[in-house]
Amino acid sequence: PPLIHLADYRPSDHLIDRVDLDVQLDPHRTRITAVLSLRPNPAGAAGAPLRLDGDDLRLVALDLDGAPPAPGSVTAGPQGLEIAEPPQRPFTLTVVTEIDPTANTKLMGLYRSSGVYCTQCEADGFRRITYFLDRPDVLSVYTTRIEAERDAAPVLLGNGNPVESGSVPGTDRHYAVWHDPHPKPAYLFALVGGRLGSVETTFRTMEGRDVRVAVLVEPGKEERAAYALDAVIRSMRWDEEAFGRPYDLDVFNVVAVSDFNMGAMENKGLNIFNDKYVLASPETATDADYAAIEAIIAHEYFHNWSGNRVTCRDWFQLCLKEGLTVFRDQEFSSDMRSRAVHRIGEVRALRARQFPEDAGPLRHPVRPTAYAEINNFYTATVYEKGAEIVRMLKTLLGSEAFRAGMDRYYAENDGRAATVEDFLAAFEAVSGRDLAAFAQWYARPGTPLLTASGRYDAAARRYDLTLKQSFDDGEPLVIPVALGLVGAGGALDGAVCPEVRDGVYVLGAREATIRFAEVPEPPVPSLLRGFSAPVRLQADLSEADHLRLLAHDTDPFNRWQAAQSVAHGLMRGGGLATAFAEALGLLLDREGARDPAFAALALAIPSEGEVANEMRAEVDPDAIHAARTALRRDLGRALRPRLDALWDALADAPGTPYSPDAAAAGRRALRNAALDLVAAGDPETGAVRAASQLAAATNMTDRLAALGTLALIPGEPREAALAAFAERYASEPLVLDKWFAVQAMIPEDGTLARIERLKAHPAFAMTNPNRVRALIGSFAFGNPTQFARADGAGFTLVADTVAALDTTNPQVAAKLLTAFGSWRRLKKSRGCQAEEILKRIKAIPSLSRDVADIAARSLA
Ligand code: HT7
Ligand code: ZN
Repeated sequence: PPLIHLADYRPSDHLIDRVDLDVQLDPHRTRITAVLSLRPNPAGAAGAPLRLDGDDLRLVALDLDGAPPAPGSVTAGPQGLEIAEPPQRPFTLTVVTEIDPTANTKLMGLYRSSGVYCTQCEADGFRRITYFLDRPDVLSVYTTRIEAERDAAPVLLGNGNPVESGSVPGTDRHYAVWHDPHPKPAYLFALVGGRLGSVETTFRTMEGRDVRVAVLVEPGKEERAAYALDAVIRSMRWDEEAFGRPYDLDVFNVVAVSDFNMGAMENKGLNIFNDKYVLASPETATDADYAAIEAIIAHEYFHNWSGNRVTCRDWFQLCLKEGLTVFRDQEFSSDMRSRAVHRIGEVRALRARQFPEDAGPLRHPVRPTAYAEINNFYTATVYEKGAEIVRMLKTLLGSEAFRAGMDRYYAENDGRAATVEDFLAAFEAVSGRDLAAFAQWYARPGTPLLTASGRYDAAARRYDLTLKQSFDDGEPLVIPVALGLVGAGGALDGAVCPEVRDGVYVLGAREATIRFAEVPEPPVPSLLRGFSAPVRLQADLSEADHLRLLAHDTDPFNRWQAAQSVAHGLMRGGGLATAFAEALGLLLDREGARDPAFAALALAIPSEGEVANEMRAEVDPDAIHAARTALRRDLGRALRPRLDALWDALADAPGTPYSPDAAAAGRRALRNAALDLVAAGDPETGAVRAASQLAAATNMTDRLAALGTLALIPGEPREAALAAFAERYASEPLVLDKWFAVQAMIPEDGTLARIERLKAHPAFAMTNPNRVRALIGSFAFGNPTQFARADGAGFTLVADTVAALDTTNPQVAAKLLTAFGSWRRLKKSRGCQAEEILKRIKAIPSLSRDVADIAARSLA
């Protein structure tokens, strides 16, 4: 597919100041009348033709300034409309198009989800509704009139504020008019029409304005929207307190739909969500679901400033809104929950998803310089590594200058389509710092390696620490390394190093040695505290050094990291886990009661994916699985008495109501981690205990944890539990997704046949992205041994799904195909099979651009 290059950016030749839409909703023949107030862009090329984007459109009528255009002056087709010689002054174009929302399986543009009309316009879906300058630097003020049959769509929602509504005389139809005073790019347009129930409240902003806030869901599920509504209110308050950003409309609506390509969408004043990230009750949602709802509600809400008020000049700047908004939602969640526990979760996600992406053929800079299909760049690199860059900026500048820089960024770019340069310029202006070298983080793909080695001079009480970065051949990066020294009994606070400020050393050279004075004993360095930079760290530390950090480091992230490092070492070398088990035991004794969420994370040894990431040699999923199973078994046996005690002690007293708060969730996490390790050491007892937990559970967290434990133990109890679970939740699609996922991740040969059976289950549907992700996605991304089976059948299963989905929903198909992204790291025989599969996909005739792009880049 042809590439679009950042270097080719040119401002639009035309601007659209106002858009007046009239949308006549109909299941198959929705008619859109768009009145576009156009004018030549002074910054564009004078006399240029007007080329409007279109995708799968049927043009019904067109007029220019109230008259039909001269014959031959307009070319229009499903994919675009061109006026060769448009007026050189402001003019009005009225375009009528017709589309079929029911036939829209791509879920881009206007479509129907379980009967509800909804839209998804990012990145380029608006052109599937009407012809438009569908690019983020064309900002317009929208007024939208929506009309529909009242019975089919009693609720009609648009962007901005409601201005008028009523019946259409003599018909069974009604209408609503919405006006959004804030100029916005077309990708933020949205409308909704359908039968929906709601929960609502009022929020008073810091400026004293009242905002009506509502969360709308399938009727009958209103109770399950209460947590999301509360999360909206907390997000509104937090953005005022943390960043001084108030909300700017009279209403804020969040709508949940069941067919959605991603998590949610930040349309101005009308966020549309995958219902998975709205609906929650103790019976149907886990603690992780509640946390994800809180985070995604916050994320989309925060976009109102970082994305909507200040938007992106072009799609190469995607990280400008996504990286920044992920950083903002991470900070919000850290303030709502335990900061240390949350940071560990962020880093695990980064390493699990972004590191492999950055090490494989799909790697790209946080700000890419070329793309064939922009929808393939909503990646972990743009989002999560983009957030890490913002975090590093804050570490480098300090909290105060960071906040001042954010204020300046908003002040200077409000109402504009901005670039990464605009963002950095704001921080340079407030801090007086030159951020040119730092800006390289946006431009250079790959994960730098940071190596550290130390030398202690007992006589001089000095410690010399050498830090080295190895990356590509370019200039060194600016890497903030948060660090400290730890002695046999705890932090060596008296050690001094003038180059370390506020606990951070900024490595700007390829190599540097820093000297600590007043070091009374041989220290162990605690490096990259809080994971202060997205790098791989290699330090010359022994198991004993790691165990010292695990016991004594003041930085909780590095205490957790120390446990991970020991576990990695044991899985790599196959050594005895005695000392590790002892250290974990002490940690449980000390911290099991005080910080159960942290203790649970310490007990969770690295996943198979995390182990694969750490390997320098080629990846053998079976060997990794075996090593991990053995370590879990050993730890389960060695820690058994403590695990038993925890499982007993952490059980809720009968009648305790469920609360999703972090403290209660932490206790459940530790209890379930204990159950899991007991089962790893003694499957027989584990199965009995898991079955009893399943029977007694009063919430989905405990029930699903027990089912997950049982799923790893072959036998009749497992099958009975799975069958009972399916029966109990037969009418709960989101819960059955969990049931699909648990089974898809069973690391056994029989899983393939199981998946084939599940594909025929009445609850499964290839047309629903959540179902596909639950069954096939969980298999591809969460079952490394079966996905990379020796007979190639795992790869084939996923490839067949990609091929089938390509014709109906290319975006979801392309995402699934990225599961093959790490094929070159696999051991040879498996890697060759994956390569063949990718070639087979690439050769499919009339493949979508989405899938063709992933296949081509994966093979390059
Ligand atoms: N900005 C949104 C990203 C997005 C998207 C969402 C739903 C469906 C298709 C989409 N394409 C791009 C969501 C976000 O990151 O906030
Ligand atoms: Zn986002």
